[in-house]
Amino acid sequence: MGRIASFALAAALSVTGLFASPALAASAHTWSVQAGSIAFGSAGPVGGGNRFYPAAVSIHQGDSIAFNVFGAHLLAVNRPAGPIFTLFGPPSFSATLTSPTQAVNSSIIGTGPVPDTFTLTFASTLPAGHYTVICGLHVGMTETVDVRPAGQALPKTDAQYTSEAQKEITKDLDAVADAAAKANKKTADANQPTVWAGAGDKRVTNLRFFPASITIKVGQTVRFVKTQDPTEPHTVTFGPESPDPLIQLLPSGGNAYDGTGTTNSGLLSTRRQFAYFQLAGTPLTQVTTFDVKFTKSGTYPYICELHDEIGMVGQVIVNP
Ligand SMILES: [Cu+2]
Repeated sequence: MGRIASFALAAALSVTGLFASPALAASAHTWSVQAGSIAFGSAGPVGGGNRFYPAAVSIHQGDSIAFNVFGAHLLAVNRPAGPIFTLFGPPSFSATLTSPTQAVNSSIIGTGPVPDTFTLTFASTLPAGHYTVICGLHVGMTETVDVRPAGQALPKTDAQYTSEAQKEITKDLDAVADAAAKANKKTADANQPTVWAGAGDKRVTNLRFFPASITIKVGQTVRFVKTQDPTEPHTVTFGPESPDPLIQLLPSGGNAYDGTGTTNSGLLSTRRQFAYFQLAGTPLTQVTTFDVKFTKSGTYPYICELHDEIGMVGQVIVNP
C-alpha cells in the first residue's frame, strides 16, 4: 500500500472509529521513533547513527509507531532466516502486526533525499508484551516496544520521548566527528602503510577512508582495514565496478594492482556482521583486511562500492 493510500485509509478508519467507539478512537495513538541519524559535512552526508531514537517505547494495543527513517535501513520484526539480500525487495511503508510471530520487512528504505516513514501498527488484538523491531542492515540497531493493554498507564509522553531522542541524536552526531578525529590520529604499524575503511563505534559510522589519500613507493603494499567501523560493511575497489551488486561483493583481481582492470576486496565485514547478515553458506567470505601491492607508479582512485555515492572514496599515490 502506498503512503497516500494508507494515509487515506487511516483517516477513514479514525473518522469511522470516532463515531462508532469514541473511547477506542481516543486511545489509538501514533508514536514517533527516528530510525538512524545523519551527520552532515561541508559537502553533504558523511555518516551518522545506526540506532533508533529513542531505543524503547511503551505503547497501547492498537497504537502505531511512525518510524522516520534517515539513511538506508531495513526495518524488520521476526526477521526470516536467510542471507540478508533475500530480504531486499520492493520497499514497504506500512504494516500491521496482528500476531507475535508475524514477519514484517520494510526492505531498504530511507535512501532518498527526504526521510521515509514506515508506520507499524500494533493491532488492538495483539497480545500485550515486548516486541522487537530491528534494522537488518545494522547490527545492534534494535527498538524495544512494550505493548500494554489499552487503559493501562504509560510511563512517558511524546514530549519526553522526543527530548530523549534529541539528546541521543546530538550525542551520536558528535561521536561521528570524534570517530574521524580518532581515525586520523590512529596509526597502525609504522612500517605498514594502512588505511582504515570507515570509522565509528557500536552506534555510529563515519563513511570515509582514513587517510583518504596515502602516498607510497612502487612495490609497497597498502593494508586496508575495516576494524574501526563495527556497524557498516565496506569494500575497497580499484578500477571499474561490476553492474551486478552481488559481484561487487566478491573479491576479484588478486592482491596486486598496476592501474588496469579491477582489484576488489569484496565484502569487508566483521565476524559479528557476517553472522548478523546470515551470509554463511553464500559465495561471500568474512574478511576485515585487504592488502594491495602497487607495481607501477601513478595515482589510483578507489571506492567503497556500498558508500561511494555519499563520498566514501580514496586514492593511492604511488611514487617511483
Ligand atoms: Cu562503505
